[in-house]
Order: sequence, then C-alpha cells, then structure tokens
Amino acid sequence: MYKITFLLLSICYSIFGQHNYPYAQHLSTRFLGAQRSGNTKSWIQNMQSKGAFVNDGQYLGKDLSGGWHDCGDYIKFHLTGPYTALMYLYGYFQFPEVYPDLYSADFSRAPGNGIPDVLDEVKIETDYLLKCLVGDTVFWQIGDGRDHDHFLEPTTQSNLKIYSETNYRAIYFTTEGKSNALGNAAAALALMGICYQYFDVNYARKCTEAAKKYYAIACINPVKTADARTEDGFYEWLGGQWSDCNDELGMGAALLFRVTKEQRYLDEAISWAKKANKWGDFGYGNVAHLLYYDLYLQTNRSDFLSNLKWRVKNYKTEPCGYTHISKWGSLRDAGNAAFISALYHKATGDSTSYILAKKNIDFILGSHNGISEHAPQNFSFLIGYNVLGGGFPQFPHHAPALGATKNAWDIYNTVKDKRDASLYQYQLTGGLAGGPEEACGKFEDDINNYISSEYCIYYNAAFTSAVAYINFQEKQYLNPNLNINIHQVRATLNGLKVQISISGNTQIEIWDKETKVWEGIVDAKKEITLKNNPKGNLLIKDKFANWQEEIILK
Ligand SMILES: [Ca+2]
Ligand SMILES: [Ca+2]
Repeated sequence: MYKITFLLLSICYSIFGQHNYPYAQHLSTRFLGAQRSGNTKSWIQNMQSKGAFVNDGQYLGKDLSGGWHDCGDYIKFHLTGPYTALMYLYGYFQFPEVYPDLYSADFSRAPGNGIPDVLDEVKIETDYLLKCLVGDTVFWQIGDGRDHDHFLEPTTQSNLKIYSETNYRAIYFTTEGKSNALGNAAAALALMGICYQYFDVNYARKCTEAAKKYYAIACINPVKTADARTEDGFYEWLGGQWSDCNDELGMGAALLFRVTKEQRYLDEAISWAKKANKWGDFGYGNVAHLLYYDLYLQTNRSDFLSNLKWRVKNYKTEPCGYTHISKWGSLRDAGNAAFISALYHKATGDSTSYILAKKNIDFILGSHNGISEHAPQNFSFLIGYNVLGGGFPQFPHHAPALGATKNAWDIYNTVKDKRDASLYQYQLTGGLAGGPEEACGKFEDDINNYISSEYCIYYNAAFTSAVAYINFQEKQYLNPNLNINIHQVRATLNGLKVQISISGNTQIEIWDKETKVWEGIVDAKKEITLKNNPKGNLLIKDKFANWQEEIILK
C-alpha cells in the first residue's frame, strides 16, 4: 500500500501547436537566475553558499554586490546589464498578461510571491543599479580582463587574489558621459518605476529618482565619452557606427517622460531620436528602433513609425529559416529581429513582420532541418527546451555551469577533448547559445568555442520578449491557478506506476534516493512506469518552479 502525498500547486503551462512558447518564455526568464552575482540566491551556486563577489565595492566602503554577471564570466557591465533589464521589462510593459508568477525572488517553491517572475529577475539588476549610483558618481563596471584568466565556479573565483594581489575587484566609475551605458540604466530604471508601482510604490519611486540622476549624468559631455571605451577593452568595438549614444539617451528620456510626465523629457527624447542611428542594426549597441516605437506610441508621429518600418522590412530570412546578421552571437541578432518585428506588428498589424518574428523564434527552438553535426534536425538552441526532440546544447562556455572548484582548465580541456558533458556541475537551463557562425552552418556545441557557444544575458533579452509576444498574440496565457496532483502510485509486474495529473504542463523529475529514475514533460494526465522497484521513498521534483514532494511508499 502506498500513502499518497497530494500536492496542490499554482503552476501551469499550456501547449498550443507545435511549440510550447510559454515554457520557452519561462526557461529564458529563469535563466537570469544563473547570472546573479553577490548574495542574491543564484540557482547555479550552492544555495547554502554565502554568494559570490559579495565584497564588490568594499574597499571603497560601498556595497556594490549583486546584479548580473555578463556571460559565462563574472564581469558586471553597465552597458549590457541595464540593456538586458530594459529588453525584458519592455515586453512586460507592453503585454503583462502573459508573464507568470511561478516562484519567489529566491526561487522558493510555487505558488510564487505575487510578483511576476520577470520582475523578480529584473529587480536583481535594478537593485544593483541603485547601489551603483552614489551622489553624482556612477560605478559602471566591476571586474575586468583579469577575470578571464580563470574558469572557476563563482564563489571560488571570488576568493582568488587576482586583482593587485587582493580579491577586491577593479571598479570603474564616472561623473559624466558613458552615455550609452548610463542611458540604458536610466531607461531600465524609469521603466521599473512604471512596472513596479503596482507591487511596491516606494521601490518604484526610488527607481524613478535614480533614473533621473543617471540620465542627468549621462547628459554631461555625452559625445566626449560615449565611444572612448578603452578602459575595459571588451565592448570597444562599439566605437564607430556603434558609438552613437543618442539612442540610449533618447530611450532614457522617453521612458522618463512616461513616468514623470515632465514635458522636457519628451522634448529631449524627440531631439535625441532625430540624431539617432536609424540605419543601424537593432541590438545592445543600438536601441534606436525601440525608441522610435516608443515615441510613435507616445506621439503618433508617422516619421517614427517609418524609421521602425525601414528596419523591419530590411530583415531577411535565410533558407534554413532565420535572420542571420553576424557570425558572433547570431541568435542574439535573430532574437533582436524577432522582437522589433513583433513590436512593429503590434503597432500596425502587418502580418509579414509577425511571420518573420515567429520564424526566428521557431528556428531557435528547433524548427530546422539540421545546421551542423552538433545541431541536427529539430535541435533547440535554448538549453533545456526539447519539445521537438532534437536535443539542445550540452557544452556551454560558461564557468558557473562547469562549476569547478579547482583545476578548472584541466576539467575544461577534458570536456573539450573528450566531449564529456558529465563533468559539468549544472545544466545552464534557459541559456540561449550564440548560434550558427555561418548563415546555415557551423554551429559548434563546444566549451572551447565562445562564438557558437557562449551564453550571455543580452542574448536572451530581446528573444524572451519576442517569445512573450507570440504568447500574447496567440493567447497562450499562463494561468497560475491550476494544480498538479500525484493521485495514484501502484506496483505492477512491470514496475512501479505513478499517475500524475496536471492542468497545464511542466517538466518533472522523479528521484529514487540519489538516482534520477525518470524525467520528462507532463501535461494533462500522465502515467509513468518506473522499471525498477524503488529503494526508498521517491522524490518528485519540478526544478523550474523549484518544488519537490515526497511520494511516501509504505
Ligand atoms: Ca514571482
Ligand atoms: Ca547606441
């Protein structure tokens, strides 16, 4: 006889059609939890650990811990972090209906904390942006190239004395300019000031006040410093056509107008927008097209819509099904193209732009006939998403996922040479791969290939909002009021049968002591047969919503 433990959960997903877009949106949102720095309960560190890089700022007498690590490394940039926050938030701002609340900020189990998970995730970064503004000074980068000499898990690496023989990381600060980075920070905080007011009005106000200050500092000598990125050397290619900061300043001003209603912000936003780079790509160096969209909504001016239209109508798709723009981070670009096309569709109803957006998302999720040896037919480039059954990447260039506490480069080389994924300590669930290096070829799922196989916060950013738009458009809402039940466990000649019912769908695992005995997606009612009789009580886990429950066997 088995005593059954009943479980009621506020969780569900829905499958509509071939892909499971709500599930993809959830995975790509929760991915941000792997990038958390400081003592912010990253799910890719031991939860018992006291965090990593908790002493950021300490030698200046400041607490600059928290925020997001950039990619598979541990540097914190004001260029990419706030941009990422802005992209995630803008989707929520435009279609909040499709954003679920499945967990709390520290990944405690469902039913969540009453706050959409996307806001829980973004608040990690906005908390950090608030800390980094001290009086008239902004601390705009923490850590630098010395970080890349090591590949250890976060807590271990944060104890290394690699910064002038200390473990106090380098901190870069300014009292003017850095306008692309600070403009993005102003935009992200202003939008948080709008989105968070329904959950904590005081926090929202704090964000708004900080946004004003970031914007003011960014406006001091903006041209002089926006392209002088010699200190860090990572994003220095953002010189040239990318050095334009009119787009980020405009975005900051446009969103400040939304939250403050002070006319000067709108006037300034329009003035920046006129000077922005409308012929460029849309992405983390250039948010001009999002600015045009936002100003079109606010002013109804057709010139802004025309600028947006030019960008969208100049996207092409390759024969294999997606928009390929550059070798490095090609799926980041595909996600960007999808999001800006989705917004154009929202503004105009233009069906070809919606089709383009969806083609890019579908490609990323596995709708293709094979790209390379490592990306066969139906291979999904989003880790953990395997709805079409073609698999997903196993070898991310990502130090926290590798999780080495010592001899990291030895382990790295073994993973590379023997293609041994079992040496990773964590699955980088929700991470979006850099992608194919050629239009329809050369994708290497390889820890040693940081072009194909790096994973960054700003790769997932616009992609996630594009997926959310598909959910919005196709009414694939996540309903947080449905249940999962374990309602029958019985022994048979073929093994133990566990029957589970669920109103939507989720991915679960069943564990027998230390051994995973089953995993898969459960939707509606499912009977799972375990081949061997369990040694003890079974544990059923949903690692995404972070709950587990014992099935007590007597
Ligand atoms: Ca939540
Ligand atoms: Ca720019």
